[in-house]
Amino acid sequence: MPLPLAPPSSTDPPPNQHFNTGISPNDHASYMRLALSYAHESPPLPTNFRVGALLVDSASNKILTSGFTLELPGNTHAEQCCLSKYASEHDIPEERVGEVLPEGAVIYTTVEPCVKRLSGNRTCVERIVETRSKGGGIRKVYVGVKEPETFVGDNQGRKILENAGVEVVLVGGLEKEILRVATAGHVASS
Ligand code: HJL
Ligand code: ZN
Repeated sequence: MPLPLAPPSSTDPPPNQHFNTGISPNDHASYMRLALSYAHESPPLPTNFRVGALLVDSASNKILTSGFTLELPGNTHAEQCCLSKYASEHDIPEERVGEVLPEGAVIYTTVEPCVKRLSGNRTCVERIVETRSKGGGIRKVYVGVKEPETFVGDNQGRKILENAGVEVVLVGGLEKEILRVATAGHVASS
């Protein structure tokens, strides 16, 4: 299957599940670029960032799900959408998604997972850590940029993830584009 550099248009089927993109297993920049293409699908708003994410099985080099900010109904984050969609596919609640994730499960996200939300909703760091409650779960998170301080100040989630055994890897090179897309709906400060 050719590499889908852009997410499918709205007339296409929903983003493929369990597809092999042709991206080499260690080509993290290409996975991040693909995650960024999903961020473009998110509506530009002043109240959050437009983030794209992928849940990937690093062992089989397959994409399990994709997600972007506000993809699912409600105030949903990109990483949350990935986990929630994968859980739905397995007919279990998102809280139990860790039980059905393959051993090599990793997340690519254009902006680092949130550790505080202005809405008070459960954070993506909590959701990721929860996948590890029975062993296994998400082992690695590849991050395109640190979260800008716009909404909640300095994001200290990395330590929480690492303490839970989740490696956090910064994938450089796309920062400018990721931030441009993430903040497209924000009012420009002069
Ligand atoms: C990440 C997302 C997303 C954010 N971060 N990693 N993925 N929207 O999909 C983080 C930002 C929160 C604000 C507002 N954004 O989203 O800190 O309304 O969006 O709960 O704190 O909180 P709500
Ligand atoms: Zn989040």
